Amino acid sequence: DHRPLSERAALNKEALKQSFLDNLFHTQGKFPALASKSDYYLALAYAVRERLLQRWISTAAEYMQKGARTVSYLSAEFLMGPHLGNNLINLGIYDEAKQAMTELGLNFDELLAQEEEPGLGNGGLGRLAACFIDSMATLEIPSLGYGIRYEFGIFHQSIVDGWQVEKTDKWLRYGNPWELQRPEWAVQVKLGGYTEHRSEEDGTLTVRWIPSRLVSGVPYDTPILGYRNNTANTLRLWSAQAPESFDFEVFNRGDYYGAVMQKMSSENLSKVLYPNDEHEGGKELRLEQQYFFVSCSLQDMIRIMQGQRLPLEHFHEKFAVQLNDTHPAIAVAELMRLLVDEHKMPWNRAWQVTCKTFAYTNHTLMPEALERWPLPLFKKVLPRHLEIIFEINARFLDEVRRRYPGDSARVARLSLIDESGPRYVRMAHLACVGSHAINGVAELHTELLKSDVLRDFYELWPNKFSNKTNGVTPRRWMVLANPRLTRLVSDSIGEDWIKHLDQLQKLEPLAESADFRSHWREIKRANKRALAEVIARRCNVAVDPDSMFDVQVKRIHEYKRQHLAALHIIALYLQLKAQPNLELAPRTFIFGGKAAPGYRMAKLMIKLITGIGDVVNRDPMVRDRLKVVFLPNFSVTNGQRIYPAADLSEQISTAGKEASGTGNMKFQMNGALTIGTMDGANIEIREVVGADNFFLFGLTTPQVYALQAQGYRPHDWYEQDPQLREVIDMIRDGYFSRGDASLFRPLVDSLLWHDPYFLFADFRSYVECQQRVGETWVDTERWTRMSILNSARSGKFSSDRSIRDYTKDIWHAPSVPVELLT
Ligand code: 26V
Repeated sequence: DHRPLSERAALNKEALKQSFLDNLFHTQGKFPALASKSDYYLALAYAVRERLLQRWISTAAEYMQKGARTVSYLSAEFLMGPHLGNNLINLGIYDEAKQAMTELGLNFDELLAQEEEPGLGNGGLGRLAACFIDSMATLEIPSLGYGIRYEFGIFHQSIVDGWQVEKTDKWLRYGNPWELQRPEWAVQVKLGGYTEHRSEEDGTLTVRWIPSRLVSGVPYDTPILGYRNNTANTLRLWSAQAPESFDFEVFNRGDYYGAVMQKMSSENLSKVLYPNDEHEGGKELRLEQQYFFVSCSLQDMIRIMQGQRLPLEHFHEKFAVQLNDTHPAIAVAELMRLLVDEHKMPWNRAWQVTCKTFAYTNHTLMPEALERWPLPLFKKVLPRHLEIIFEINARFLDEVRRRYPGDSARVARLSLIDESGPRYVRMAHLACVGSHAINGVAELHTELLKSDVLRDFYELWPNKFSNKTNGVTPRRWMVLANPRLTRLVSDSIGEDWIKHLDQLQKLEPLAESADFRSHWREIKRANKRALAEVIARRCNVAVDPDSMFDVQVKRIHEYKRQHLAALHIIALYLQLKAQPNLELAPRTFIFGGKAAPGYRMAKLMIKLITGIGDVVNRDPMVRDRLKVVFLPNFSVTNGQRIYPAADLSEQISTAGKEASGTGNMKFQMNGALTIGTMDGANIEIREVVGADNFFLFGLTTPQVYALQAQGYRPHDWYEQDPQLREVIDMIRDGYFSRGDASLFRPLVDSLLWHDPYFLFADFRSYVECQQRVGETWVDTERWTRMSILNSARSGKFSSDRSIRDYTKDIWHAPSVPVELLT
């Protein structure tokens, strides 16, 4: 054990208590009689922060001295979830902190619950970024997460009369103890205006960008601890501020109020997170946000290099920059601009550096989600970048023409500019051209990228492509979220699994021990009881912890098919009405997830689920055999209570639509069985757990394509399946909308006449599969065995494995263990 820099940072319980009380007084300005729960939380958070700083400083010193190669993870979203519990675990002082608070007469869990989670992401993509920086710190890989410090994160969802209602997420209201503002590293970002091209007297051509606006980016740093090591990496989020200096022209015109307005408008840049799965093409502010954080981050990397006296020709040796989807893809043009325009590097040299620097991860196959910016908008915001993109495109298309003489159709398909109608900049193409590596996030997804979405790029550069299946961090999703299971597992196989999740395999033989199975069940039961209390409080519905918890939590989207689950519930309900004495193992259907505020169909899906709950939960004939709840405001915090309490994990997207899914992995680790389609990472989950331990249903991707091609007529499927017909008619006729036969009309009509996600084609297979689930559930011992095996075989889905894959094939960033400074 190492001696701390100061006694202030000692890790024992008594020192923690003292530091907590000191902070309550000196930081919060309160004494116990006056302090609120939030004051107590903040006092503990500051006490923990003091204990992080030594690691943070030691890590910075180590990296500086070693000149370490660094991974820059560029992401418009980091869905971190609460820090306090996670930091206590990674520091190895969770139990000490709990004990300290208890001895001071405080309720530790209540105190942890005070933290407002930084919800700076929409869903899977943002949470993946959070898991990845956790794993990089645990693997001691030098890394910087770069993103935006949104003042308002993902909206808060409540349910009123069965409808989603959004409220702003004021996460910074009581201050954020985990961040440090670094005003000394602020940078300036230009926007708008025009360019000037001049030939200098020495014959060189120079380009000047005369912007119409300047915004300054101020970094806020949050330490990211590795699990029980000395590494503390950094999450650096940029906040937009107006630079006072730029207002002088307006001031000189005496337009004081105009100047203040301009100041306010630049600060809007980091005001709010966009709900990314809303098809709102052409939002100027979103393009500005993307450019803002990308420019800040690249300028910051250049500053770091200059601080270490490294020439910019070596940029790609110092930094491996990963583009988390196309949101930061403008980085390709921005690095070119910085190197060529501002640092006078010749184009060809700069282009080599740029291509060796970037790697691009694609996260979706949905065509409407591929980012494109209308040319006029792009030119207005980033006039110089448009010129650079034209130049990159000209050189790239020359190469394409040399490779495929006469193939002008291919040239048009590959171009960075879509010219089939009104012109657009294609951000995925920019990312592909400017990166040396391109990856998908699950095996199927990568194959579909190669054969479909990015086919022409694959034919051009097959060696750039690889798969990197997603993963999730077992520190947050098992150790923190499921302490009971963690203890049982560690008591059985030791603690190594927390860093080497493959070791969970050692649980496999224990699936045959009746004693172990009984412990396993007790834990699930306790987790379910805890979730049942939350449900009682938030939904005012009493659910039975002995019923099967059948859970679907994820963003609400037609392709994820929450409404397919709804159709099944109605089918079960009808069965109970028809045969009141039917033997049916009690089930609790739990839904959670946010709908994009402008996505009407998704909001209607929520209303349908809550409408079904209103009918089913109250019907005495059901005799509590079915319960349906919609848990409001699904978030990282709520997820931590939900995954450990689930028996069945619903992963029922149309085959070929869900790039990977990561919730599926969180469920599996915590011992839920999956009912799922051959989509995303479900396929790999099934592969590792074995077909016998996975409930598979539905069309495969090729079958979906074939059905599509032959002409899918959902109304025919409706007519040919009496059970489906009865279910749909009931919704249509207003049974779940208090007789209002118009409410669900858009949803019913969409299914009957379009059904773009093939619910009707998969309905029969889903219902039959759910029947098998029910039969398996009643064999308690068998179900428990399967549950243990699911968890025991989840090692592949640790984000540590994902990060090892990335660094082995793409980043080549060696570990740098940190020596603690004393
Ligand atoms: C989807 C859609 C659907 C159509 C409407 C517009 C729109 C906009 C964005 C998106 C998703 C964007 C990227 C994304 O979040 N992908 C998710 O990434 C996760 C991490 O790799 C992965 O597990 C999810 O399957 C994938 O949807």
